[in-house]
Amino acid sequence: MFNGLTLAAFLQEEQRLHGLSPDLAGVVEDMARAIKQIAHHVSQGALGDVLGSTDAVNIQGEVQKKLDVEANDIILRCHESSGRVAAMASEEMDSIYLLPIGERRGDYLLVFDPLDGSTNIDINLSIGTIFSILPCPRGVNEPREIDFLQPGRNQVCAGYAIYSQATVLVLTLGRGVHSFTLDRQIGEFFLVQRDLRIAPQGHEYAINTSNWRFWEPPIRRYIEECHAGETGPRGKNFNMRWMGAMVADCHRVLSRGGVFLYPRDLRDPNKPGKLRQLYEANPIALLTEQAGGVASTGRRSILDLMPQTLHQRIPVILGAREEVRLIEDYHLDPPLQSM
Ligand code: AFP
Repeated sequence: MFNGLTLAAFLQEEQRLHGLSPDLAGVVEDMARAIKQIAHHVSQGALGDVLGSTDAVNIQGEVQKKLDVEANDIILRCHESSGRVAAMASEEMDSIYLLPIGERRGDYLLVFDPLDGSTNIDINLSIGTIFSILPCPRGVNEPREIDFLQPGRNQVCAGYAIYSQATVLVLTLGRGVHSFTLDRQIGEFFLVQRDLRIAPQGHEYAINTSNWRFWEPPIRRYIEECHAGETGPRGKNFNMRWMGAMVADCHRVLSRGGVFLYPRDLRDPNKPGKLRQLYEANPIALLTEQAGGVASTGRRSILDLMPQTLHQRIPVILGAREEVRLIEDYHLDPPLQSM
């Protein structure tokens, strides 16, 4: 058996040393419980009747997979009676989820993408769960959508689980980024790495290049220069990887560096990006900053942006500090702006 701290012991240590609120620790433990259940379903694959699609379409206009719906339900059930959250919101629900009548409302709002990378489900590739915990505004007993519209800097905790060879939980409580691996046999998460750091320079990038024709000039310039490798202006070779699940691509960035981009897309002015701010961009942006990286839209820090709606989409460029700063500089370049 791995001889490290369990997640529960880590959270107790955070309470003792840093005054972490017991209720917030409880929300994280409830989330870990949900993740273990989702991991079990994921590991069943075709044997578990969780592959394939439902007949439903979510607010994003995407056909819901069975596992999207199952994972969403699991997370709701694991939190709704805890007395620690006041309301929840998710990629899979049109509007916010109020707790059943009679349940005690807690101090936190939970926002999540229950199953990130849905197109990977049926082909047995990496998928994940992303979550963000916000404070419920003081005096609010019956939260409304407007109470969720807080900038990412307000997050008191953010994290994700990746369901891959191992189930790994990566989280921040605002004091660094820590990684836990699930021991499936005994059902416990163990701390395997404290204080993940993203190296300031990188030579690996992740972007869906099939969208090239919709990108703005600064992004085309950056990617062209990566392609040019050591014979180009950057003077070094780059490597490209694309998993098609933000969790998996960003887990690689947090684990071995580089940048992840889902930039502004000129296809549809109503969708200035693909990724959703509250339950995809914000939590991964907080983890990135806590690991010493930068998370930007290309023009502004993601964590400073005030969301306008629950399912708002924004451009996302995050990872190695110097790479993201360079891409931000390209966004300020007047000749590129006029192209
Ligand atoms: P889902 O959460 O709906 O599965 O979306 C996955 C995702 O938003 C994100 O995880 C990926 O980075 C991105 O889509 C992949 O999109 P492409 O279709 O462009 O590969």
